[in-house]
Amino acid sequence: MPYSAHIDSFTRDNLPPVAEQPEFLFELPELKFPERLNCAVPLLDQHVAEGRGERVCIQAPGLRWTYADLQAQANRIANVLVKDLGVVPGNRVLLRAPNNPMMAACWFAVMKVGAVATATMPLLRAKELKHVIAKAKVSHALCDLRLANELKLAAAESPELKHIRYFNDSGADGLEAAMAKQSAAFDTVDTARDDTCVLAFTSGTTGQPKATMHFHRDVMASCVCWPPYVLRPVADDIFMGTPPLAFTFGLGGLLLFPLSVGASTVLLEQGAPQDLVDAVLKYKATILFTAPTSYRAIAALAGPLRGSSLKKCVSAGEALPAATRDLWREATGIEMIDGIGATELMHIFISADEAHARSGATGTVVPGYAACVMDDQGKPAPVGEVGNLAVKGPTGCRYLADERQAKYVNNGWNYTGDAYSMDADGYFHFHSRTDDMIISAGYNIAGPEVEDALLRHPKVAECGVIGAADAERGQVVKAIVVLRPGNEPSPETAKELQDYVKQSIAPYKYPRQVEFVASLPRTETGKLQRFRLRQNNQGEQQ
Ligand code: 3UK
Repeated sequence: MPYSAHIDSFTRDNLPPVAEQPEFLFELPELKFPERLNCAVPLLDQHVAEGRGERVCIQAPGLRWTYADLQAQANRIANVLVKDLGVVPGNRVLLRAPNNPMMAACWFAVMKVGAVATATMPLLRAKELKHVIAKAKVSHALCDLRLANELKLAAAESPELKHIRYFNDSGADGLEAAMAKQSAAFDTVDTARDDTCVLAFTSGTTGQPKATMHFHRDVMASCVCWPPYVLRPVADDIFMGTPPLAFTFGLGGLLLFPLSVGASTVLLEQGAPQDLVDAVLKYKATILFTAPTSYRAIAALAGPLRGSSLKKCVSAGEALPAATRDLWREATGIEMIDGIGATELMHIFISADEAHARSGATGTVVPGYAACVMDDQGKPAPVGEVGNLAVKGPTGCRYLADERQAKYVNNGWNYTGDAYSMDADGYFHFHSRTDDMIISAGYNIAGPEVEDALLRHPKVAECGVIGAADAERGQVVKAIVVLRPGNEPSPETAKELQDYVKQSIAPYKYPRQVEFVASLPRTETGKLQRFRLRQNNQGEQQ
């Protein structure tokens, strides 16, 4: 039996069969991890042990924690988990909070005790939380008091969830009161590099959410591939952004990556455009992480960011339209760093830094990973041809007891479900999600290309392009458009947009139908919910 620190073997018992797991690559020297590894050691304990304890680690409104502060908080919580709540290595601990310092301290506490962090999106309702608890067999939860209601409802119907502590709570039963009785010292559990430490639920748009399993070594792999080769952060960087810590995009960008280089992070509970601009200026942030739509919304307010502390802007979560890249560069002078990542792969695997960015391309494969566009037979597609994106590297898909494993992983490759092409320079170009490709009168049309064309029209704030059922053509291209303030929906505006698209891309791709709406349905991670656009056929058609 290989070494494991887990006493509760649930995650190990529910790994996908070896034959269904992807191939893992560990060629880079920095990926040769020791057999025993707890990611809290390199990310947190080591900074303190090596004399960096007094450096700033986390800031938030009214709060500033050094590395030593975060370690002391995490240690106290670890002691509460073990001594008061009986957590043993391998147990799943649900975490639920907006992005704030206590959420980060709880995450590290879970790592330190050798348990499995199961972070949940703040907006999840009781029904969804119940599914997470049942699927992951969650025994313990640490939750921000302000998000208690839905968890209480879920807990009432979840017999396996036995212990909950609320934080950011001044009451006698709160986590802080329990922490005050505990020591600020804790011996981090010596986990195996392949002990699961994160159960990340996918932000999938359809079907029951899947839980992806990540080991301590996966957490560290995400820190040694994309960040040093593409983002290249330094210890003086100040990270900031909007993705929730429950989303691996946010976990990496706002917690793991800054700590991996001894830098600091600013955790904000609110990510509205003006709040974010103000916060960048107030905290002198140097690196920003958010989704393409958020950059688009901030661009109009972003003037003050030109020449400010802000140097690097990372976009992920969905395709970055070239129109948005241009808009952001015009507003701030900053060339964005686009990157495609996935919950199944932990973080970004194709990207380009600001010097190598090319409009309309996501970038090249990140060192440590291999990527290939495959045809429908699973063979590499010729250069320039659209096919299915396949990836492998040090991280990869392991769904917890889920038959969809066989769909994501094939022949050792992770299939992300994206239609991509690769050009002669090795740049990967996103076309659409494979399920979202529009087929109209025999033509394959990628909605995002039509969206990019529409986004360049001055009257368009946001848009989504889908295939609408059509008796004659199978599907027709349909644009759902949010106009910028001051523009009224009208048949004339629809015509104007249609003509505009016809002039900028192949005319057969123009939207035969245009619908105006006040807002578009999005997930908490900034993704357009195209399936909802396809379902809703209300609104005024022009
Ligand atoms: C899409 C992109 C084009 C793509 C994520 C960075 O988004 C993340 O994870 P999810 O599991 O979704 C994965 C899917 O989202 N996507 C993400 N980024 C891009 N498409 N260009 C992009 N830059 O369909 C992918 O398959 O929610 C992103 C880091 C960690 C993540 N978990």
